[in-house]
Amino acid sequence: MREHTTGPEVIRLSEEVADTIASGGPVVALESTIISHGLPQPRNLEVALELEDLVRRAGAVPATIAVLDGVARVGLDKREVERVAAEPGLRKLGLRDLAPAAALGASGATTVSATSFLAARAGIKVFATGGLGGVHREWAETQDESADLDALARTPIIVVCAGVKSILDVPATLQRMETRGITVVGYRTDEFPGFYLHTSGQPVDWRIDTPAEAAEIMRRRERLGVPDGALVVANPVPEDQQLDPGLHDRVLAEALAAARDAGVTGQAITPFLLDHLVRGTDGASLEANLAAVRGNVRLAAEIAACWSAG
Ligand code: PSU
Ligand code: MN
Repeated sequence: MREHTTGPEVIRLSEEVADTIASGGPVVALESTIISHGLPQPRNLEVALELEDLVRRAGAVPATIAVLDGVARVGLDKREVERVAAEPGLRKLGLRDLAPAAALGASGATTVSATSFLAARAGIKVFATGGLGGVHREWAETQDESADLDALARTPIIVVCAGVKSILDVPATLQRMETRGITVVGYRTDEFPGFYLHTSGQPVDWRIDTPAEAAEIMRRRERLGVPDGALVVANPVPEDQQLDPGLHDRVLAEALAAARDAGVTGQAITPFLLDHLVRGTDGASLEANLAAVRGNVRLAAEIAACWSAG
């Protein structure tokens, strides 16, 4: 591979993140699309800062990732987080969008695919998010499978999530993760979580009960020389904080119908459905989403501590 060591800056680590990585300390990567496109304003800014704070209180350093003025940034200061939360027209950037954004000086929030790539490239081993992207329910017509899956199949990182978004075809997404060699474990559960819901009803092959086990699985994956790929730690939202399953199913059906009627496709479909769920549940889906993300961020910080201790 040709190394571009000279020329324009393409990735910048904050000083704190760079120092912590250099000394082998715990760092947790956080994505920015959930902030810019996944949560309503102005709550999104509050949440972005709260998540960073949760990582710190758990003894790790947060690295929120986004692209600002063409430079991929790993670790943002408060004003930069504000930009991600409030800048009108901020783009949603997957892995394939990083190069055009860099070349054209664009700004954007990074999805799981772009965030996991940038985190791994910076030397970060643990990443927390809400729910992964995956195979959409209309896949047979649209061929819409999130680039998250392809990126995770090739990126050596531990991703803590509450499963995949329930707007997706969950069994098909689990199949694709198996085919692509993504390791999946349930955290203190034998069932794959359902994002807003404690369970998706699908079984998961492996269960772990401690953060140290997650770090150890990744170490063994690397020692074995299993080709680069992610370990997905699926951490369910606590049952008492989940969205009411009946309400979830009803409003999701409405949201899917509304998306079909409005002809929403491509990158816009995930934000459209999430927003529809928030409004259709009077904000209850937002609370469940946040409860899930908070739990994931805390667990990710514990796993990062185990990783750096090893
Ligand atoms: N999880 C959330 N909210 C979100 C997302 C995940 O709780 O908004 C975002 C992530 O950035 C994920 C993206 O990578 O949705 C998937 O979008 P798509 O289906 O277009 O690939
Ligand atoms: Mn898509």
